[in-house]
Amino acid sequence: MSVPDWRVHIPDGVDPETVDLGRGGTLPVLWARRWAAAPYAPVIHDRRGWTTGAEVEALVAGATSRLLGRGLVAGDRVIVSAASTLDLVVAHIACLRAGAVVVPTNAAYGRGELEHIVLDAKPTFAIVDDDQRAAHIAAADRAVIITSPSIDFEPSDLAPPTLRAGDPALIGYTSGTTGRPKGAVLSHANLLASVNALLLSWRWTASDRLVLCLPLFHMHGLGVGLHGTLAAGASAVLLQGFEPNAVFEAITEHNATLFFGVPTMYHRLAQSARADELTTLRLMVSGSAPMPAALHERMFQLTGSKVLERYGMTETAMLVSNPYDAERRGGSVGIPLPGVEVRLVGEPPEVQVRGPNVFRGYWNRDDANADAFEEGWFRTGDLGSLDADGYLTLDGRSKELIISGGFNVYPREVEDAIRTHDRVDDVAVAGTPSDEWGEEVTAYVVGGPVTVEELKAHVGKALAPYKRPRRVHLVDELPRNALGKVQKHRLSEGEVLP
Ligand code: MLC
Ligand code: AMP
Repeated sequence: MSVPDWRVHIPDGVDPETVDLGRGGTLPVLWARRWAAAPYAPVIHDRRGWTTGAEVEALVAGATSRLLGRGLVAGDRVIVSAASTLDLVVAHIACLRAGAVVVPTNAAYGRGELEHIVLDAKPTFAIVDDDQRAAHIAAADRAVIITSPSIDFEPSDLAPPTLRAGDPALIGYTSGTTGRPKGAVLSHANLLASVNALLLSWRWTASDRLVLCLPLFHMHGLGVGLHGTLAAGASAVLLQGFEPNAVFEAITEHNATLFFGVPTMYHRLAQSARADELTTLRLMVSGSAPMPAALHERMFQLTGSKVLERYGMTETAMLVSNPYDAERRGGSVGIPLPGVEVRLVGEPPEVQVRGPNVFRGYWNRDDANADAFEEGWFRTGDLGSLDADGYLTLDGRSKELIISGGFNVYPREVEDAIRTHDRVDDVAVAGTPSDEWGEEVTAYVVGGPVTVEELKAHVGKALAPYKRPRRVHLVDELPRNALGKVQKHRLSEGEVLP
């Protein structure tokens, strides 16, 4: 028997040799073509109702002209940080069309997190939907021109530049393996290649409708959910945040066919008495964190269909996916997507990848770029194994990272924030397994006494709420090796604080 490779993802009737992941040139050009071809088709639903292709095109053209009129030039970085609305979608597309490099930024970030991104990315514009975040950005750099997602500048008749596939399109901030967040620069070609691979592999067509409750400032909601919808000429119902009943209602009211979520969302959907309302969907996709095999099985019992798990990263967009037509295996992330090559290197084996979707490096970080690649392959920091059937299983991570509810938390950042508390002498932060969150941020504190609530409040002053420790253990000392490095696998539970 031959081991399945990326061809397993190609639908019957399509010759794998003809697959062109650069098809469409760039996403903004491809999207505009879709709206021109189907001007009356609904594209985005938000609180205001449905907006059609022709209407989106008119809004994007207007917003692009206003950005250009205010002085935006190709290559400018623009921070985009807002709740999911039509205005946000239009602003994002307009930035790309104007040649800007979008810096999607988590709307929960506080002052220090924003300051770091502003000082590093040096944006000329910021599009935010809240005064406090606007003030933090202004405090970090007075020169940044700040506007709301409706982009309240004067229109102009300036024409947008011609976009080239190799131009930078997006900078996604991520800590990669360690350290302060670095900006992963993705080109138009990177984003397009990943979306084209997904359209084929997930059979995504214009008749699909996605319930999109993932935030639009990370790869999952933005680079997969939104970009894929627009490229397929499909439609999406935007929800501001995740609430199971709102998901069920959106599915029924709008005849949705697709749902994408992180495992925490599936965990909560599976607990609802309404879980059988998911059965009308054509496809459910999970990613951003491991979906436990038991949850995969539970979803199958409840809905009669198997959630399709896939694996990706900010630096690479989507890499590996379970197949649409062949076996969707619980506990495995599947088979490399079209165009993606995967190799395993070292002991324990690290997943390394290359392909047209993989970024070329971090923004202004030659030091980090030297370590990020090996012989042209990107080192993911994930540990994995391939079975005889060609399915990849992720077995852990070599990078210091906690994934809680699909959000990445860097222990070092939380340790630094906790250490500034008066009664903390020393601290180590690690993830503890959790059915709901995947991993829970847990602090092991020397010193004290200090309660969970006190530490949460303290950390919350500096960092986004999802980075706050959910558990705190008071310990006498931290286990260290001869070099003084904390041995996280030896952290003992110590006294559990209320
Ligand atoms: C919210 N809270 C979290 C949290 N999300 N705590 C830990 N981890 C999280 N992920 C906090 C809230 O601030 C609140 O604190 C408390 O937990 C309970 O809130 P909730 O109402 O239950 O949470 P909710 O708002 O429902 O959020 C849960 C969630 C959300 C799962 C919907 O975390 C989410 O949208 N996750 C998706 C993340 C994502 O898009 N990842 C993609 C990254 S891209 P308090 O103290 O106020 O009670 C990527 C690449 C790839 O990884 O492959 O996709
Ligand atoms: P981010 O930096 O937010 O893009 O997160 C990327 C990381 O999320 C990857 O390196 C993996 O560790 C993890 N990840 C994404 N999808 C999956 C998945 N399906 N299973 C396990 N881990 C995943």
